[in-house]
Amino acid sequence: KQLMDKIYHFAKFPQTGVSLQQMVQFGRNPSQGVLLKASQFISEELPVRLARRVVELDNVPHELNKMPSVIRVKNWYIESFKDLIEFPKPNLPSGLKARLKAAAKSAALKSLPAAHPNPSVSYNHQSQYCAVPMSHRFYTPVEDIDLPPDISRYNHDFVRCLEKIKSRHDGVVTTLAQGINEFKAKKNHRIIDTDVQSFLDRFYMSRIGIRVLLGQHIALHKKGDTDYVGIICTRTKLRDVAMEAIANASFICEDYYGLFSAPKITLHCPDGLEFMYIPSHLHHMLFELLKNSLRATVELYGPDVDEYPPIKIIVAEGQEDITIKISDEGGGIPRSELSRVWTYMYTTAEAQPLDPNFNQTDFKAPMAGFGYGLPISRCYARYFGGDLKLISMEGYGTDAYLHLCRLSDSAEPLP
Ligand code: W6P
Repeated sequence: KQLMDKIYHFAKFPQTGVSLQQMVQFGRNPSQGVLLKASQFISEELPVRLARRVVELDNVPHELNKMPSVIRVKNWYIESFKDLIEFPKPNLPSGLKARLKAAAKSAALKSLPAAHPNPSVSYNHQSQYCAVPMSHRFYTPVEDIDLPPDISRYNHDFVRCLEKIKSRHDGVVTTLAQGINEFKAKKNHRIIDTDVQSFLDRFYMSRIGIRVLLGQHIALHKKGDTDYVGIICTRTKLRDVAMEAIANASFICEDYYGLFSAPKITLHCPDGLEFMYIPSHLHHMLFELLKNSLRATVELYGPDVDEYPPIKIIVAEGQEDITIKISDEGGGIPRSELSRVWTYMYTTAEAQPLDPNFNQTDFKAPMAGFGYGLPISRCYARYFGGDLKLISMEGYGTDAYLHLCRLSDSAEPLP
């Protein structure tokens, strides 16, 4: 197919990373000119990223690429690629073009990106470290420029197109999980396939990057909270997000196990700790870790004890990192099982509780869905230069360490 040739062609181009700092610098009080630049950047960058995923999905090992659900996911990527490259480009008057170029050039000189504090981390999700991202051509602030109405309309229509693309891909994780499950049913699922593993790590990492770009661009077009630049909260209050995650995980635990109250979760967090992050990512990771700790605790002690050993969350604020330790006394994991916890092929979770009165229409949020929570949480952590580690004491409990890179300490000097 001609389209597939085009996709394979686009997939050869390098991807261009955008850092959190760039997005924040760029997205504060975006003018029409800034929004146009952002549209231009995304309309060049996104087809490349999507094309690369199509090629990867086309070439996954072990005939996984023939699974219907994998093909479904691939078709979403193909459709979105097509939407983007067929989207009519705006016809910029030459005067406007020159002004945008000049504005971007002077802004770019003023705001060269700060090197990432952790040089092993790249923003292009492919482990090729770029010292000066190419995105700088586009992803820079420009002075306020009034756009002609047809260009404004282009900006608006382009956002609609991106919204459509974003929602088209909402089901990627569950659909791919189905594919992996079908695959597991055929093969010995105790085997950790490193090819499948690294494919999924890359795939989900890339998906996070794509969705951050999409979400950020869409959010820039909406007026919101002043603490937010797009989807990034410049003053993410760790305590608030953690309390929310505690409430949600506890509720799900009580619902799932039919408990009057879930194990207690204590939170020790420096007062007023704020940092730049995407709150939904933080919530996702904490929620996932807490569910694991709750599950281990409840399953070790059973549903009928008076009191469970509490789960403790300790937050430490360093210069480089904010580290969150979540400790449970749920009996731990044997060391030999620890590496399997990070695999997408592994899950100990029952699909549904073993309840004879179980009714399909009763929705119970699973305590541990497809067993994907941990590897995907680690992708989220690594995406912005952090990491997630587990230390287990078999027979006692587990400590999870969530390291978050403090990307923009306000004291950080920017060149
Ligand atoms: C466990 C297993 C686990 C995984 C992730 C986080 C916490 C825990 N506790 O027993």
